[in-house]
Amino acid sequence: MNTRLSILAASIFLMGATHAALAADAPASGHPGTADPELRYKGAPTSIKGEEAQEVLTPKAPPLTTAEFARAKQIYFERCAGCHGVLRKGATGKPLTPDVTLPRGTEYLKVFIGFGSPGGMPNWGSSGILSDAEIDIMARFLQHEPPMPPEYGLAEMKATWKLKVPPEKRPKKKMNKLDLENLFSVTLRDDGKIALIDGDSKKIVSTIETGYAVHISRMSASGRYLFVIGRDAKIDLIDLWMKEPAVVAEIKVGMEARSVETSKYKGYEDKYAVAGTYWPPQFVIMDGDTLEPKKIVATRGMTVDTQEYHPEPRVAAIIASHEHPEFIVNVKETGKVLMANYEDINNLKVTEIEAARFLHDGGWDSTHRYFMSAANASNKIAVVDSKKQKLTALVEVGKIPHPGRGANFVDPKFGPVWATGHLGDDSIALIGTDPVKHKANAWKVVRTLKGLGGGSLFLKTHPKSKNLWVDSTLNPEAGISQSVAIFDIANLDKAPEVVNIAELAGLGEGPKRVVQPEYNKAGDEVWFSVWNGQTQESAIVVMNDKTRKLKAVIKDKRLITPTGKFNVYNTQHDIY
Ligand code: DHE
Repeated sequence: MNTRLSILAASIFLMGATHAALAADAPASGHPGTADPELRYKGAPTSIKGEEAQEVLTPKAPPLTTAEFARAKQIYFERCAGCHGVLRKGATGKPLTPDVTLPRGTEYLKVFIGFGSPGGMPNWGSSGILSDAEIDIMARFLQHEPPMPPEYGLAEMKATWKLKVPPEKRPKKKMNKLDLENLFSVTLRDDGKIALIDGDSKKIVSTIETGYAVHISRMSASGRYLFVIGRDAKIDLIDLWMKEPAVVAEIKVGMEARSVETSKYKGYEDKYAVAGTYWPPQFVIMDGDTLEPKKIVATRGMTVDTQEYHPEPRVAAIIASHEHPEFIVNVKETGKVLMANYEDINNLKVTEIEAARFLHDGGWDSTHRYFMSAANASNKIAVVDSKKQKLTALVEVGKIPHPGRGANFVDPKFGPVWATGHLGDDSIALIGTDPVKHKANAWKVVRTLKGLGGGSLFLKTHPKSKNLWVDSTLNPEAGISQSVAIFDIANLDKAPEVVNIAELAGLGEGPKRVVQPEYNKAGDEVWFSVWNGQTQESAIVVMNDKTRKLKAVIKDKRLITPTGKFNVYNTQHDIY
């Protein structure tokens, strides 16, 4: 990882750790509404470099020197863009464009930046993260037109595209003895790597350099290739058949990204790969075998509700249809789901489905026909029928749903359901997903469970399991953010068992949080990351799903800030 990025990555955790330390004994004015975990989650930095963004002076705004402008841009992209958007149009955070900021003026903005707000704006001043001078610069900077980062087209993508091992030079058969179906790809978030861990021995097979602030892994339909994407929009294509699994192609598809997928429709398996970017707002269809960029599609356009133009609609989750040769692309700020048909990418057909604003993550229902997608800041789940290519329902749920891919199981009373936890409250919503045999329950919340507290990011079950495991990663209370709730699917009226996973890891100090359950292929183990500071020891805790007792703890100095874990077989077959 290059120095700048590791400084940046270190500053994320430094910021977090400092913030955690400060927050722990923060003065009374300590941030009223955003705990450190949430600050680090929602405010993760963009990888846009300040110097790349073009400055626009606004005559009515208070003057800034060139050096002050440069500093303000760096602070904004590193700390604010994640919530307010690169162009400050607003996202989970409010719009900060001059029509809003100029009337409020410098003094008001200084107080707001310094002390935050109960609505979730962190207290950048009283938490000690920004100095008074930096806050003054930011308050003046926000009254100017937002600097525009550069666009990123085919030339820029091709300039970063590396075909390290052409397909014809790759092995014709698996050259290692790995049990690939029970291999895990583990995000080492702030180390810019993934770890490949053997599910049986629990040993790290290898770590592989990927993009900065690596985010998620997805599997090819064949189960041979791993697609890993970093927040810096770098994609690594990893061939798991090589003697030592290795990167065979890489490309940077923009300046900020979160999602990657391959084509899964019969006859088109892995023919194409697709990645969506936060900046620029677009997605790109690539050759599935080589990552050669083929077709870039901009997502700028009108919002679903007020039909006003949005200059920065970011691409969130992408899922590959099994019903049509299509990628299903969530566009966050416009609230539209785009079904891009890849049969003829030079005459690309896109079905634009009106859902709800702030689409984020999501996953399939148990039949892999309906895409259940969180429109998180709208407190809704959009149900998209991949067969009829239409919106089936918008389901009102709790505050800020965050399902990851969600969890599918059969509720003893209501039949097949898909579940989501929430960032904004402690509820877990179970939505009926069987419009044939349980018509009355379909596409509505049939049951609400009570989790440990707000701040849940992920939950999971497995077809062979009787349990639903739910994390509360971003809960401000350490005891809760280090524990998970385990519900008995056969008896959902019973309160969940609570297990402090972090305690089982036996780690030292640090802002440890437990994140994301992931099953092994057999469905009898549940893996959790105990996500600590970058310079502290983290671990992976493996629980026995049947007994709900500790089975193993994976510790290794290479396990730096482990977060997402992706079992090859379960990811390839969308089992959750
Ligand atoms: Fe993620 C999935 C966006 C912060 C861990 N994350 C996703 C997806 C999106 C997204 C759009 C769905 C991808 C898909 O299915 O195609 N994540 C974002 C953000 O915008 C956000 C809030 C802040 C940011 O700037 O990145 C964010 N995410 C985080 C984290 O801080 C997490 C907890 C730790 C980390 O590694 O960064 C995190 N996100 C994950 C994981 C998944 C994910 C583990 C995949 C879940 C799955 O089961 O597939």
